[in-house]
Amino acid sequence: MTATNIEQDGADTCDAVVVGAGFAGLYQVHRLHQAGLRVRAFEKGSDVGGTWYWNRYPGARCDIESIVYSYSFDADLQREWKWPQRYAEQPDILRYLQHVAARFDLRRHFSFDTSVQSAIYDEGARRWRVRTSSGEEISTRFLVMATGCLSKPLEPDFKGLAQYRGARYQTSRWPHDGVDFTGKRVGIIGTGSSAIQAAPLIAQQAEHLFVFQRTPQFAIPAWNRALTDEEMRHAQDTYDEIRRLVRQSEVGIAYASPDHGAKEASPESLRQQLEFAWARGGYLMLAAYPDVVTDLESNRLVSEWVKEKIRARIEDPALARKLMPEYPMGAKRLCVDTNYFETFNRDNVTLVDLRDSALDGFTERGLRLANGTGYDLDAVIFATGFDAMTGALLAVDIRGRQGLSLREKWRNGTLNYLGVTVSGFPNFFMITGPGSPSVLYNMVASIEQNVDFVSDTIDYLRQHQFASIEAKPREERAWTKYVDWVSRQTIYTKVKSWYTGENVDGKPAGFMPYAGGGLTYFEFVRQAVADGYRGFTLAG
Ligand code: NA7
Repeated sequence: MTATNIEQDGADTCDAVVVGAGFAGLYQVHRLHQAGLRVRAFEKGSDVGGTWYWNRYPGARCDIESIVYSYSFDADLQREWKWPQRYAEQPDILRYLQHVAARFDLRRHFSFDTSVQSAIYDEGARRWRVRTSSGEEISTRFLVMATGCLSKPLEPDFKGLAQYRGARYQTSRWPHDGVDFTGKRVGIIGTGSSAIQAAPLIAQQAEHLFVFQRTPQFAIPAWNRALTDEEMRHAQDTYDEIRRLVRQSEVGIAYASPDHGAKEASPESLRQQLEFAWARGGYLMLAAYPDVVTDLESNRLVSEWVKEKIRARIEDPALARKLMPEYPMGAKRLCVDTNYFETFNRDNVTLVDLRDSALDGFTERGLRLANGTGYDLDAVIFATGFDAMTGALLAVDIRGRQGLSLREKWRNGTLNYLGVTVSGFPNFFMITGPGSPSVLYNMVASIEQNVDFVSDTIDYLRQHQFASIEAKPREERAWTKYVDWVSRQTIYTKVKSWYTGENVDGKPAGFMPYAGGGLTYFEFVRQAVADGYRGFTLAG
């Protein structure tokens, strides 16, 4: 089928289709439009925001400081925008993304309330044929999936749920006009980042909150607070330096770790450094030493120290024991909290430890455990997580050469090259896909790097009149093997988590992000480009 045929059979033609209107989709559309491409973009939500459009539960906020959890691509944008708090709340992040969309006039490229259902590669035409939920068909040369790493929620699948008569909520699909829990007996299932952010605020409102915990989690205080005008002005004036520090860091935050490991430190200097990291708070704890995620002994030293701090936050020692994590800190995504552990000191909060008795299912009035204990609940909140990294990609029926689907290609694991491309899928790009640092790095900085790579690559193809780019199978296998090997040198593979896909029944297990550090990854990408797109086939 030729491009002309496609036009004749009614499909709209464009140069690039971008899926998603979060941080990634907005910047990608901006870059491609600026380069003169005709772009069509699709978003399931009714407006821009991506994960920040959907995740509106009480307490939702970023876990990387806002000064750096923001775009760096436009000097005026970063000089003018004011973040009200150290860690912005969801409404402020959404307001920021709405501002970006308006400032760069991006909404006109998007069809909202529209999901992409399938994308089929036509080898003869060398174009992707994209079909949407509104029945539209688009023929495009390039396809960019900017669908996010944590955007496909796991649907609650509990025995007897249909008979439950109370209200149900999901943190990742929160009602836009909020929920009033005053006077209600509320249950929250899960103790990941979402529940850890939401529980302290819901506890202040509800008559009683029951927290159903399957795995205790590490959480580090955010020490969140308002940013003063002076702090914000200073950041605006020194953004170049801040971004430089971010780019020099393996995790994408403006902070330099000591040059030695935790286990090499004397007890006194270890204590001082950990007190310092604790006082800064949040995700930084994982960067307190460069080997916290790579050396089990160093990790143990830091984990034990953090556990002491957690213990001190909980009044009842028996309760503290139940809330104590039992895995290396950071192996499951480190949570950043405000009053999470203190919440259990309240009279109206009960921890239900599902390790004592598993959740059996729902009754008409609430929840029941395997040991027969029942909990009558007016409302249940599912904070049970996502089909991370691949869920949103595989929600679209993507088929490359010879009709091979991405789902089939990834049956035994996420084969990819540099986390951005897949062999057999020409001119197909993923922003923060499996195999890229993504969730182990500052997401916004990670997104910007991937979008810049994709945009520069498309420019290169056009300038040199190549029709398509595609990863070579051999390089793809080598990269995927290397990503797996790197993950085995870390603590991340010591526990089941959404990083490994093991939080989803039937999903192939395998650590998905690249754990070798952002700096190292960017250098791999830079070298591949400098070597004339080493590892890729560029077709004329
Ligand atoms: P997470 O981090 O995947 O947390 C999900 C939580 O739900 C976790 O505590 C799970 O326990 C628990 N869970 C999942 N299924 C069940 C069932 N069936 N029964 C009991 N408990 C269950 O998702 P979040 O939304 O909190 O955070 C995701 C990321 O978003 C986060 O890391 C930030 O980066 C932002 P488990 O640990 O599997 O035993």
